Amino acid sequence: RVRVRGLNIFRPIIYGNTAVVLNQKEREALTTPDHTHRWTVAVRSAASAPDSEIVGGADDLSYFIKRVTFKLHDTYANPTRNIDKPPFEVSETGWGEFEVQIRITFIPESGEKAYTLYHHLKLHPWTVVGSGEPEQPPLETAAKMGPVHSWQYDEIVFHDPFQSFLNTLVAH
Ligand code: SLL
Repeated sequence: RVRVRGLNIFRPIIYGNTAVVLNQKEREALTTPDHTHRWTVAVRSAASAPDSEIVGGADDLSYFIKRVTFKLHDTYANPTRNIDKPPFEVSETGWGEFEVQIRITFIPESGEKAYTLYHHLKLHPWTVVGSGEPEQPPLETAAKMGPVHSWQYDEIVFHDPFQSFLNTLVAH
């Protein structure tokens, strides 16, 4: 297999989460009534859906991503979640924020090492620093404020890629 020396090729992604406050009915329906939020953490293409909402974009990353592993907080059952096809996401309910480890494994033909990211799962609304507002507003207030979004942009860079992998990447 031949490497294309001196070449960097990158693919833009977004990763992060959306969270909503559960209403009373939804909370009562859970086996874990202490859970206050429903959230989705995901890795998505940053390029595929320029005109759609961040969370609703088309997902076409499987041509180079084989698996995304989301490692949740140990308070969750089976905290290591392997997702082998798009959408590369995990939805759960919970009560607290924590760091999610996101490990992206590429297709074997790529010969690339896995890439690890960290995302702070955000449940509580963003507040203005120094505004005097409480950092964590009451749940009813948060519910009225609507979904919380916390997404970041990143570029996965492949350095000296194999010729065949480069072909795969540019064909999409
Ligand atoms: C905190 N360091 O104390 C964080 C931990 C853990 C979040 C947050 C649900 C777990 C479960 C859940 O929300 N865990 O009941 O399955 O804020």
